Amino acid sequence: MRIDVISCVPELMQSFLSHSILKRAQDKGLLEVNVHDLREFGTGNYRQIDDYQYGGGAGMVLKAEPLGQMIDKLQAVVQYDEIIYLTPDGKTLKQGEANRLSLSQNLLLIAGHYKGIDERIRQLYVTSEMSIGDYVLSGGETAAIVLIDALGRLIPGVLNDETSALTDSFQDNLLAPPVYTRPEEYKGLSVPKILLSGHEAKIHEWRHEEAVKRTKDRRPDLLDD
Ligand code: 6GU
Repeated sequence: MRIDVISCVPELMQSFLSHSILKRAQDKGLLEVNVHDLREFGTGNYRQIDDYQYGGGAGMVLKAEPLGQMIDKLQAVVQYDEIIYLTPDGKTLKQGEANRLSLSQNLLLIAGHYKGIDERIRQLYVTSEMSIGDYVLSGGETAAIVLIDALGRLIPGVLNDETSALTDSFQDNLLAPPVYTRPEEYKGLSVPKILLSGHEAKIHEWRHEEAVKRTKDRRPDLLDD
């Protein structure tokens, strides 16, 4: 999968991309992430990329021309499955959507800043708009990283069998059951006996029951879907 990101603070993303699972995915050639600096298409001596909003009001808006030019340049060489604008007024990202997007070949992400981007870019170029939750971030880069992480780990071959994405919390609309490692007893609390039994089927059943219990208790909304 190839993911291009348009950002006005590309440095924000580099550290995350060069570590952890995302690094491994890129090293294995399963994922390519290119972050493009919007300022490359800024106008004037100061490479301006934002401006005051028409009608007045606090906060700057990312200008249409630099964004349009950068998207045109990228589209000249890449055919994108989707052009996604990361914004708090987008559709909230859920695991199902991440699963679907992980099958894409090429994605273009636009990380907004300030008051957002000129509406005409949304009308002319953007094919979907995505939020990562009901709170406001200072920029779209952190949201882009969240999306890339969620997608990257779903690409076949990125995770090994033990950490398979299929066993994740949320993959079947259930939260994960409790997990334990050594020692068997810690500060008076013991590991549930069933986990030490070696009885695979019973352990599987126990984990499922715990997952359902935990979901009912903490996220009953997930069971409605
Ligand atoms: Cl995608 N961007 C910003 N700026 N804030 C957010 C968000 C995105 N998703 C939730 N809050």
